[in-house]
Amino acid sequence: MNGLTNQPPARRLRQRGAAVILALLTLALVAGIAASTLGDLGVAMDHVSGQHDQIQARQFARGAIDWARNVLADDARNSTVDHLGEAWATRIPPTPVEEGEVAGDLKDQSGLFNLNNLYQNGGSDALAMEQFQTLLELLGVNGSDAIRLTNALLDWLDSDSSPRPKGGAEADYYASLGSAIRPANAPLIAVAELRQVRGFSTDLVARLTPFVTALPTGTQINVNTAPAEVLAAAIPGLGLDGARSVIQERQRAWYKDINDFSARLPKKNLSPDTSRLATTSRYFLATGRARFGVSVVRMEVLLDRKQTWPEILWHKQL
Ligand SMILES: [Ca+2]
Ligand SMILES: [Ca+2]
Repeated sequence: MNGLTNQPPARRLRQRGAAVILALLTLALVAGIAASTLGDLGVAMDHVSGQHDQIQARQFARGAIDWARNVLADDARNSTVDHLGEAWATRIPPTPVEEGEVAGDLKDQSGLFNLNNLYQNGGSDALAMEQFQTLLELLGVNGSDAIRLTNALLDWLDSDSSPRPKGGAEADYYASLGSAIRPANAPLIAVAELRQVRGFSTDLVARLTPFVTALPTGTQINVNTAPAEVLAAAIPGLGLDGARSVIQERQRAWYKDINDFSARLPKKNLSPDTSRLATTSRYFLATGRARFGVSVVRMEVLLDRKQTWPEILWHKQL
């Protein structure tokens, strides 16, 4: 650690963050192997042999979970905003470790458009619908298709089985195609589910994926981490150029709260619904990739930092 003491504090912090996250990922990837032993013993035999290894891997899994929570809990204790200059945002490039290499990152999900915001508390949300249609149009979808896609997704999310006009689709629609697909009639668990929804082609889902997420509660958008497309969609009248100015401005100085954000908007006459915006984040996706010998493991963990100590909502091995 002595070699780090001559560096500026921000850089030291980032390096310490990187070290912590690297340790986290090393453990998380072992956790991935443990998960595979539970899910598929046949495949697991390639990775782990013997009951003793399995028990040890489960212990690593618990360790990995603790590490992931530590990075974000440490941040929650030491800062009142969340932005991309913080330690948790440091990406770990492929790094040699014992018998292999490891890489990964923590991605803020609160800076993305939450698809489940479209339908909250038993009703469709007019502002979220407008935001989603704007996002689709920014990604090259025409206005009437954007409306049809929004209605198809709303029918997928809402609890009833009566299709909305203009592109809606419920069970009868999917059955009429001879498809076994049925709407979830519930919040999305993952963005990939979109591929089953009427009108959402593989290509469109790929274009949307960098900008959207599927979270279990309605969420605000963190203006300190949102990409330009999401900012432009979130704030009517801002536009993509305005959104890029917002990003330049936050790189100069992070928005410390929503009043600070509103005061520094690049255009006059914008009146965003500030109850939908935030300068903090609650949900994070931890992604890790590692090679041990000839085995490659990739895993994702969704974390909810409602309280200082983040809860695991799900984890999966890819
Ligand atoms: Ca923070
Ligand atoms: Ca429905």
